[in-house]
Amino acid sequence: MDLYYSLTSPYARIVRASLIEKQLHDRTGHHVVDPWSDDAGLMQVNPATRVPTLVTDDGVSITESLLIVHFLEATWPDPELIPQGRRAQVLGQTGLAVGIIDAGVQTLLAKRFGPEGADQGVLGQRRARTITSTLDRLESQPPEAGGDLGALAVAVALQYLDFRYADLAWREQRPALTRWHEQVARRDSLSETVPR
Ligand SMILES: N[C@@H](CCC(=O)N[C@@H](CS)C(=O)NCC(=O)O)C(=O)O
Repeated sequence: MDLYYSLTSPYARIVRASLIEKQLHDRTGHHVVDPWSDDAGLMQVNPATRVPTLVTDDGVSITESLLIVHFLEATWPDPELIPQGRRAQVLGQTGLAVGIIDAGVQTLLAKRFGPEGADQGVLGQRRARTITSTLDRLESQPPEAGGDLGALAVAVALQYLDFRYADLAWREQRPALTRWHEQVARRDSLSETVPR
């Protein structure tokens, strides 16, 4: 199979970390692309020209990070990214993480492509609040420090904030989340996919 991704996309990073956790990294063809440059190879496999896009061994294109993880989990169940005994918690944490990522990415896009001040309006304020209140929720209930999907997605979300919103200083007032992150960030799946 083949994965199309950029080195900075947090959505793609969730898939890349999942491939490493499942030891599928080496059986995957890696295509680093810039989705914003209308890359011809990416357009061919995904008319929306977005990353991540996974092309299966049968030549089927799967888009949307969590659908790709669903495919990986169903096809290669071991090790489990969504452990049966903690399914609801892990999916709940994954949703919180994607909420932070969506809010961060949309704010960035508003700054880059929107009219002046687009990130400061009502929507911008809602997205900023989403990030802060979700961080506070995670501070009171950090995920388990393993390699499940919830932990990977939360770590990816936090490191995306470090990468794009360093001024936010999310660690201030959040000691439990800070400690949790220090521990989980050491996993190969995360240390090998740090955005750059
Ligand atoms: N919901 C999608 C979001 C994917 C996404 O927005 N990817 C961005 C990069 S972070 C992209 O490819 N943007 C290019 C575009 O929207 O044209 C997912 O979970 O995979």
